[in-house]
Amino acid sequence: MEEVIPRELIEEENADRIDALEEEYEGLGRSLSRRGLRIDPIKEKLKSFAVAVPSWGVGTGGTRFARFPLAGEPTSIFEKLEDCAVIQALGRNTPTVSPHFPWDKVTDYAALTEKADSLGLKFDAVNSNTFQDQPDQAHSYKHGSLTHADKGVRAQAIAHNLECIAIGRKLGSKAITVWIADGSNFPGQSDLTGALDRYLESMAEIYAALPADWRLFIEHKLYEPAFYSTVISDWGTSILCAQALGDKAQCLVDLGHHAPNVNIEQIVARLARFGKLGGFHFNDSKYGDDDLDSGSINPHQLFLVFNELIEAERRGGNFDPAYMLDQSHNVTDPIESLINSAAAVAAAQARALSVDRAALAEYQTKNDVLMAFNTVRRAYDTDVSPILAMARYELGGAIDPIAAYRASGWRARKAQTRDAPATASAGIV
Ligand code: RM4
Ligand code: MN
Ligand code: MN
Repeated sequence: MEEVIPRELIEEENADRIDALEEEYEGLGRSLSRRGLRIDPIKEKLKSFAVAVPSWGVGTGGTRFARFPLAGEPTSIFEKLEDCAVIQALGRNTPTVSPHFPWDKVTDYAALTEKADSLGLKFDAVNSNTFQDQPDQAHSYKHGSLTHADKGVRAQAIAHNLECIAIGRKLGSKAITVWIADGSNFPGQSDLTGALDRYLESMAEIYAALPADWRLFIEHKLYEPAFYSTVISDWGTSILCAQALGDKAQCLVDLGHHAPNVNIEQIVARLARFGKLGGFHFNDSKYGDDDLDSGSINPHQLFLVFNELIEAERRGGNFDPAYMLDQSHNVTDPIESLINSAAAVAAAQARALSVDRAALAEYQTKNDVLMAFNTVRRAYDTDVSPILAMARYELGGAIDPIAAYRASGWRARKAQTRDAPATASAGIV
């Protein structure tokens, strides 16, 4: 195994912090037990919780206006994997990487798998890209891809998705996420129904190429880059398409892809109820964006999403969501943001696990509104950080992963050896 962060460094860092952590963990354990909850099962559940890192998230992102590269950031998928390994070494809840093609295209996938193996990483869902033109392409996606009026363009977009599945098979992926930018900027520009018909026809071909144990995730997005209409704009369109395609098609919820103030946790509950909750792209947003760090703006929403996930899991059925991050880091070191974000997602789960479900069910049945609310809010108010830190520590990670990362000097070292990143270009958002 390639050791990206020396074991001794993590141990040294932890040695200074373990006594305080044990005290805090015990204190929290006592407080939870007074509420009838046991801390250890929550910690054990967290130890098996994982969220995938997006390969595109470890490079610095940008806006339509500019990108400010970071010295030492990765410029190839091999380097990106190393940064993902750093995140995993310290945080211990991100053992997989979700790749994006053609951004992560290489000539030798055996070498790529070997690199991932040597770093202790596996690949998660593959993502296709028909929202940008590529140099060697016959057709342009300017006016759409899977829904384009021209059959030739659609065929090219379908072929790209089939290629992504073929690459994913080599990498050990079990799902493909399809997000398309197709839509229109002017009323009248697009035949709203015709575009959806063409989408279903194209997706049926992609669906037909799925290996038996694969899933197809349909990712909706309210708007951007199309600003008048987007073909797959919402969860309603998404679930209708997933139902039309078949059992292996499910919906992917990117938290930043909804109208402001939409009740995302209710959307999650609906999708789960119909066996169509495929997975998540976690991020946060304040306005219409989809790229801020998970839990940085609205941790309460993230908690309420996990509250519904726990309810859905208890109900059973077709429930196996894929958890992935999808963020863009413009002003922070992406490794630090991704460590923090994976922890924020895990914290939301830990809080949701500390809801007293029996009490909640009773208050709901008796219409005791205030106590039902207080039961949920009490869990949200719990500082679960000792549970997260203890889970990380027991898995071999760092009690304080950001401090350990800074102590490692990783980025400064990489700035000496890695190629300089591109400067002028605008970043992908
Ligand atoms: C989109 C969407 C997709 C991601 C691209 C880069 O907004 O979130 O998941 O692949 O951005
Ligand atoms: Mn996304
Ligand atoms: Mn997005």
